Amino acid sequence: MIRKYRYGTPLPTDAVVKEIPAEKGSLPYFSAENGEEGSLRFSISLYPEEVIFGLGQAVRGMDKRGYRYESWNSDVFNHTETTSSLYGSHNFLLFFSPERLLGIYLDDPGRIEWDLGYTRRDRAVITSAGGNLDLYLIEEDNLKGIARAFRELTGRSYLPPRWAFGYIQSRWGYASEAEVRTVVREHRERHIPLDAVCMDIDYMADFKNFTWKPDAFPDLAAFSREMKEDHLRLVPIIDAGIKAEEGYAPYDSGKKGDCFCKKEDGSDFVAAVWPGRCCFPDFLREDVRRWFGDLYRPLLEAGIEGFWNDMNEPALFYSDEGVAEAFDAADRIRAGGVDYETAWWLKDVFTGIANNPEDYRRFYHRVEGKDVRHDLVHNLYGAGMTRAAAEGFRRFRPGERLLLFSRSSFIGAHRNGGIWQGDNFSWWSHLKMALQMLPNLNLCGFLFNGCDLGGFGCNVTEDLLERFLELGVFTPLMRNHSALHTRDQEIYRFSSWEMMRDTVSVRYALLPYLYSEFMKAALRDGMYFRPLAFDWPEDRRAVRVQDQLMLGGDCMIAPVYEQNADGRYVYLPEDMLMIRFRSARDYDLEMLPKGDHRISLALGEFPLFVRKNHVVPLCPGGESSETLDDASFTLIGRIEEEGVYELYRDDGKTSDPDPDSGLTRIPLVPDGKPERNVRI
Ligand code: MIG
Repeated sequence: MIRKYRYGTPLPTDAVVKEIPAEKGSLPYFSAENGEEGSLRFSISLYPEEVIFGLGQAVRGMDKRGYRYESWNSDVFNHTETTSSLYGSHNFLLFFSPERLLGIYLDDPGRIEWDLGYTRRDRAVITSAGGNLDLYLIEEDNLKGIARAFRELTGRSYLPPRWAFGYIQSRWGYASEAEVRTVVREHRERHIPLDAVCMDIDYMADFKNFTWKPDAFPDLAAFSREMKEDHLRLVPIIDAGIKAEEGYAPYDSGKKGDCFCKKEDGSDFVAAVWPGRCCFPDFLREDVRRWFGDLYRPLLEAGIEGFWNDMNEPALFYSDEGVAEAFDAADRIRAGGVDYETAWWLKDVFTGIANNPEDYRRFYHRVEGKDVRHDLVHNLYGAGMTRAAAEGFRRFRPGERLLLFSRSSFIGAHRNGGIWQGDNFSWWSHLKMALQMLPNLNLCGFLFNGCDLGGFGCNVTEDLLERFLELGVFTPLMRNHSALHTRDQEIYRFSSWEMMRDTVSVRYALLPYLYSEFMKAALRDGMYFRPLAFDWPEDRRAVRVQDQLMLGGDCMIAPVYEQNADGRYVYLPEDMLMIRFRSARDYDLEMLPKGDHRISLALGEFPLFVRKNHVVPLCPGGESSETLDDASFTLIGRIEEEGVYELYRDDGKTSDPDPDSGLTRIPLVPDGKPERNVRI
């Protein structure tokens, strides 16, 4: 059951697709109070055993209890355990204890603070800065039911094309056809499977969106065709800001259509990003989304089928106003000289010119005929960009799925695209963070996501990249990405490349299964990754597990995320079959009883646990998703009762596939064996 409560005058957010009339009575469970400056505070006392899932993209554990978070989409290169906001705002929580099961969603595009047992361990206090919102309460019999009801409220998750489940190589710095060809050749020659290569900002002319460097990419259409003949896709980046330069077509047409966000005086707001001074499309307007979506067309016509949208929090390096204010501040203290306090303050003034909170109050959007200051709708910006692109793709490629993933997001954007987890570092702690973010992102509808494997910032090491890949084998987006000036991070750069290749080979052997589980989850409003609590709500041990995840129908993963570990502890809520992979063809099987286990997992080994009466199909040998032969496979699993496994397959590109016609029902018969060969 979903109930809606309205506070103030909420602005449209595009998050919810189901019309629900607002309740007249007062809000149960929570007490609501007015706070300072129009803010609104919702408080609830917590049961001792209560866990809190949700918030999608956020630091720390799967259970969010015990810390304070904020919804404020931020470009946070260098985020750590104390960072309160990341790139997306996903204002959904699920409270779960023996006494209570409750979902709450705040449809509010402004700043929200979530004190989830931070100030007091036994209290959660949620503060909406603007106080204009729709609040939804969701109650169902079980956790999966809440997740499903929330998805019905907010709409079906985005479906990527099947090739997007292949391995993707990316790096900030690839600047020419020749460089991309080298990357491809190094993979193909060594039989490292590969489906796509990302093109970062260096492909553009002067970082101008929708252009490409004429010398480095003289014939993008021919190049893209050449890649596709080798079953590869190019995936270019698009940034949010449009360079303010007369004669540059997207700027001129944007100017003509009056498409950019405005300052109070009616002039275009200007701030610098990679191309220098930029204007920012007002993605909240339908006509602006249409204009922006149209700009993707030349790239689509050149054969491009996938994009990543970046810098759409929006990230702002500086504004003229911000720089002027910083100089003023420096002038104010110049005469008096500095002491340590003013020196530190001065330093903060200058580092604070990037993503300056003041800048987000300097510009306006046009919403329903009114000018709305940006900070009140800040968290919608990235979602608006995703929507602009997706709406354009639907116009130019009706009926087709294209790859789209964004850095910034809001609930609602999960219908239009995926996300990546943002600028992580080559840190072991960020490997664990990536793992822990997955189930909460799924809960919020973002099924298609993944982290930068190997880590974006800092220098990776071989063992860390290998362990990242061992997690990445299972994440829908499996992309190795790294920052400019960091150590080369392509698999072939390392002496242990064969081990890494073997790890990627497991991804391809599992691809038909992972695709099937992903599509069933998306089409049935389910979750591809879940906390164990969703499957064993009565098992208090399982409910508290923070580093193992349920995957698809009936599997579980438990990656190694610690340096120099040669194994790890795993808790099994029931008997399971463990597949310990080394490659697509080299693995061992072991039936393990319910309880605690210490599993040895040398570098290059990683487990997949399979529940009884469930099977995992394995088809080794693929080096690209298109050439993978999935007509025959080995079915791994312990079958003790008759049943069926529903394998979902389709053409991998139809935008609205029929959920049932893609199902092949494979009968499961008790045979006392852990594996058998099947042809379909
Ligand atoms: O300010 O395009 O998160 O993936 O490589 C950095 C360059 C801009 C941030 C993205 C990252 C990308 C980088 N971008």
